[in-house]
Amino acid sequence: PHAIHLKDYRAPDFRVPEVALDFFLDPQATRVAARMRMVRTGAAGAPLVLNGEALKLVSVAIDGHPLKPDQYTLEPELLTIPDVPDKFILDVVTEIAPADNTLLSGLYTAKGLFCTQCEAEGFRRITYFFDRPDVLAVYTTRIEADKKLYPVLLSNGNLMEKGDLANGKHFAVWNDPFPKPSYLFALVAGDLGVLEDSIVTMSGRTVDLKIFVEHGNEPRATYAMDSLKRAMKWDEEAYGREYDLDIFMIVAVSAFNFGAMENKGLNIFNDRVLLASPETATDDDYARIEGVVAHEYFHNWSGDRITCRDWFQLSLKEGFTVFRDQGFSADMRSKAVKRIEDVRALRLRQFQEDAGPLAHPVQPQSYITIDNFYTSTIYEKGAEVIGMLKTLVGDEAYRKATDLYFSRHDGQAATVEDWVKCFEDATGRDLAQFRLWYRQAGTPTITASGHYDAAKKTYALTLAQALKPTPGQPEKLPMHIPVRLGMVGKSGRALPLTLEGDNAPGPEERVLELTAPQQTFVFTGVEEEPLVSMGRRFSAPAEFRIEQSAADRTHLMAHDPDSFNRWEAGQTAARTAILAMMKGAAPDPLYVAAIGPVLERALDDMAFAANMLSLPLESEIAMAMDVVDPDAIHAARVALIRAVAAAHRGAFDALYGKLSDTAAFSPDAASAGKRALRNAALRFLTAADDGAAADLAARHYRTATNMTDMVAGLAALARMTSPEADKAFAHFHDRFAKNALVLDKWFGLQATSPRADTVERVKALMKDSHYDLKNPNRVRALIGAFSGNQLRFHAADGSGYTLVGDVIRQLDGVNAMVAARMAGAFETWRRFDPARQALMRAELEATLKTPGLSSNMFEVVSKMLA
Ligand code: BAL
Ligand code: ZN
Repeated sequence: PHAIHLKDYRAPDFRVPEVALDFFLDPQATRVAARMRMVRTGAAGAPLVLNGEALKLVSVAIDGHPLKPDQYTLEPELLTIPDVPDKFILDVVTEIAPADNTLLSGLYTAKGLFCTQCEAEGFRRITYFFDRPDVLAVYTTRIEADKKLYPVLLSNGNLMEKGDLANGKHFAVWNDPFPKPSYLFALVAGDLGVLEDSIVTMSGRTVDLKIFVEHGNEPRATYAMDSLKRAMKWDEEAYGREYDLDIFMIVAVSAFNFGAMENKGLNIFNDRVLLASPETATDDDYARIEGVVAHEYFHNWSGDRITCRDWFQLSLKEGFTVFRDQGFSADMRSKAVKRIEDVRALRLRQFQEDAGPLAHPVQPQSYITIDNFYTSTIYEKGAEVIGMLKTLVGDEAYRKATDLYFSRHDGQAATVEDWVKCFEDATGRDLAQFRLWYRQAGTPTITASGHYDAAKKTYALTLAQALKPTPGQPEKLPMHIPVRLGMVGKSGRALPLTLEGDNAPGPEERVLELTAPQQTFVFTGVEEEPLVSMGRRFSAPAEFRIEQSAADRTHLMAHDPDSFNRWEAGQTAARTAILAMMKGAAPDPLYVAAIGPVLERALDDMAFAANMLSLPLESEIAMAMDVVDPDAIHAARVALIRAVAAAHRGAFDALYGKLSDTAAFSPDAASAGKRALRNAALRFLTAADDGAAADLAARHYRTATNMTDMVAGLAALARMTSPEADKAFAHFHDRFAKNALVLDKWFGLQATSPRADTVERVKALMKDSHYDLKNPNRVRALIGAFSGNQLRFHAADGSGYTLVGDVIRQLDGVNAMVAARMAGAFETWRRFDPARQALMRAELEATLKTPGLSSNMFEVVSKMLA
């Protein structure tokens, strides 16, 4: 396998204004007749070189004249025609076997349904084409199939024609008037039910909305439909973006590599992020559905109308679209809680990526397989970079810049540079240094130190930034970092931030711009020694460090006017306490006591309180250690939970009781917050993991009227060795045996259990008839969940490593994309003790030696071992 570099980008030699595709669907032998109008734009005489993969070429013709085999060359992944005119019609007929396509890239079948996934390079598995995002064509798609088996025939754009044919067949013709790259092509055929609705856009056009699901699942699509309508309206208001076609369709499928896909006018969804009912979906599922439906819809502008010039620009559409969906969810729910959740996810995945062998910039410089770059860095850090731009230029200028971007680049395949330039042109700011956020990998550390001069009433705050080397980037330059700041007095009041030279008292919060390796900011008129509240609302994807005592942290936990930083202070206090306990300290009495006021105020904002009560996860604590000790982390964390539980038993009891009403289920944020808080209380009330805890957890499970509460009860039981646990898991299995998505929860809860027999149980579950290596959701539910179980995946005997190693090697031959992603479980291997390192290295080396290894897997494993 060889690497592709950004510096080698070359514009294509041809334009393809139009593509007409004719599909004759058959699971084993689908015939695809493609007609493409080609216009030379590059060097005279350059050959026509098209991508293709796993295709049987049936025929190829230019301007109606069939080519003989000596007029072209066929390599495993390329079709080259040396002599072509400057303008011509190319006809290519290929044959493919969708039923054998376990990679789920290109055209494949799943549960009797034909569907496609073309991002990033799946279209080349359908026909020979310029399978690159900078070749934009208008597509007309004709689909012919058996009418009984496949009554629904869908593709991008508008339906132009449909009708019956001989032999029980029928056809449909779709046309998408918006030029698009091949990765946005989509086709679906099957026997599906549909949920229909419509919306009137800001200019008064009616758009039909259709969500296609398996028959019987229509009621489970209503929340997705509601989310879609809210997302469409929000994009009009927040970004001035109106939907452009007359119809918008979503299809849910059960086997899918991604969460969902933004194909123009025909989004295809993993049913996991589309189907919901109170009996089958948790509040987290509802929130995820709302977020993903919005994300894919928002791509219509940030992705489809303006796409990427090449895959090095992937964050141009993904980072921006994540930022947009985060803004939407924050507006639909609680801004503070959404921010906490997003930051938590970023730290868990992206900070880990940045600190390890797979670290790469938001704009990578090279890749072997682009499928490996749908990463947290491209997505979530990319979104953070946009959030920083917004912080630096302000809300109004941000909107001006995005308006400019949408108007200047509509219909184009753009670059990250185009995007930044719009911000410069719209605001007049010089963003030269800011561009480093796209180029430099790694998480900067910002260390603050302060000096209070009581006589002069000044406070000098020195901020220093540092960025460690990452693979391929030994030297780093200082970044342009927005640091949002407040100061809190000992009394708990917010202090004004007046900088030396200001001629009026300053605001209670401001954004400092750190551009040098070290800068000192002097505040005047500071009436008392302040506590600094730094990086409010996580103003940069950085690690903010400031020397503060446990008392300072618990003070901020109670008094910081910024709720995000109240949570942050609580997390830092808990993490510090747990790290100290690992060295023999007792649970920090200040932290334990600080939970008292949290409980007293819990009903004011229940979702927020639930987050305040959620201790840092084991893997978050691991990030703070030089050598990770999974057993000690687990033991200390459990001990802190037990100490908090013991100190506040009465308050937890009272809270749990108060929240135990029987109101009808509603998925709204306030109701979800209430359930989250009650379930947080349950965690502490069952902390002892003894018989009484099992009884309470079992009662919680039995009396649950929705999936959120059932899962909370089961999660508590999953920690315990108790007949109650076995009974509840058996009951859950039997009740939901026919519902794959719910069974995934059953797999996952067992895989994440801290019980000593978890490895054995996961092995047994792999023999369950519902487990299926060919279905990414099943594999992720069991093996993905297990590899996130820090305690048991990192079992000292290596049994967890062998289990996951065996699965990824086997899966590599079935679905290399999913397998390579799962190999990320070993990403942190160098951060453990020598014995565990040796065991993990052995798994990685065995993987690298596997015959027929995919280039996906080769890339991630070789980088991890480098
Ligand atoms: N474009 C791949 C799936 C997504 O990010 O929406
Ligand atoms: Zn996306």
